[in-house]
Amino acid sequence: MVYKLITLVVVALAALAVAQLIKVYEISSKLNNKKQENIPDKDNRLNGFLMMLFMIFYFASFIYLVYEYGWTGRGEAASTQGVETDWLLNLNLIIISVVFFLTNTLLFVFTYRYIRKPGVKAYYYPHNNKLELIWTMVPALTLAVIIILGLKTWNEITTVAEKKAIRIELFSKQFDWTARYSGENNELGFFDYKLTIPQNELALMTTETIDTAILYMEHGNADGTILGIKLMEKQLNDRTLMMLPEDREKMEKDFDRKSRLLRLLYQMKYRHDKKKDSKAYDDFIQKDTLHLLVNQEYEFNFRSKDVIHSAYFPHFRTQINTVPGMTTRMKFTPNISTKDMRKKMNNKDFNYVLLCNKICGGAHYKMKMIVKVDTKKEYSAWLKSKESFKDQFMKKNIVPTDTLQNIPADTLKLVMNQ
Ligand SMILES: [Cu+2]
Repeated sequence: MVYKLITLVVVALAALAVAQLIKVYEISSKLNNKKQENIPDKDNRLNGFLMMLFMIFYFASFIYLVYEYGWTGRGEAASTQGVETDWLLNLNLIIISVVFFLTNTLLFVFTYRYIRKPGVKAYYYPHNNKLELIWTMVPALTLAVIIILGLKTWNEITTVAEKKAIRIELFSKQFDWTARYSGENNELGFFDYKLTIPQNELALMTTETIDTAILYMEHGNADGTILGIKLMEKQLNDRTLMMLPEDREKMEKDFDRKSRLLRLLYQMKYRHDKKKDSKAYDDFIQKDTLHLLVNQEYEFNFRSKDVIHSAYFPHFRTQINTVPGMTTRMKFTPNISTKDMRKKMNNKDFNYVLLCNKICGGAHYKMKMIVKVDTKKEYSAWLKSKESFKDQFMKKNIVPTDTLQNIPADTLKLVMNQ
């Protein structure tokens, strides 16, 4: 802190000193009867020379960086779409490099070549239609090529994948990723945010999850962290109960919100088509590590629970925003297994990753999921260890015992389902 303050003071004082020196120089020039615009030829030549020196240093550092960190610094692409994206990025880099060297050479060489010389007057050349046309059309055409090629690739990556592609949903929230695989039928089950409860984090929609959500809304949970509206209603109407005005106001608000949600949940229950349940039953949920099968096409559907995140797979060269309230989509085919990549890189600890590439809050920096590209054998071994959403939910779906007596028997039967 003290160091920072001292540095700031030193910088401020230095700026002040420079300003004073300039003032002294100006006054002394006035005394010597020198005009500001009369710059000696010696100074002009020195500045021209320094410009050339700067250009050489500038180009040399560019070439050094490319030499030191590789042409792009990205390493090998590990998906078929990534190879195409790299081709596009390389094309862009070539165009940019050519323009970079050309324009900067012109800029610095001209300032060196055309320094002011005594007795030489600048050539007056105000306009040339042909030149105007060239430097309008060439960039416009180049940009058109880049944009058309980019759009083509973008559309290929974001359109619906073919039937044989495996569907996975990636659910983002502050600050982690959860994957939901579409299971045997390769169809992702429906979801609705109103069904979010601790046992159903992804808010999947089935007959059981709707019933449980209603139960929670009405009766709360066992440890009292979720307060049911039945109990709230009782407390709000109890005149003998002492409650602070602000607590009462808070509870009334919560009661209103929950009643509204409950009404919507009942609507959902009556409209729900049981046939849709099977889509969600066989889905299965995976945290921490995303397992993919090598040379298999994948379609990823992205959701966000809270704020905008960005799903970034650097090695597969894909990135897309995850937006609350909508589903975004993207696909790719990983074509190098983790095993092979480790061999190639000579690094036995290497792992592909999925990162969040949008500053989404305090712990954004650790919002990451390991991606493992498996061989067929590894993949089927892992698949065997997975439990379907139905089995998992039924196991976790324990009705809070201390609220049992408040729950009507028919509702209880629906939820327990055993
Ligand atoms: Cu994030």
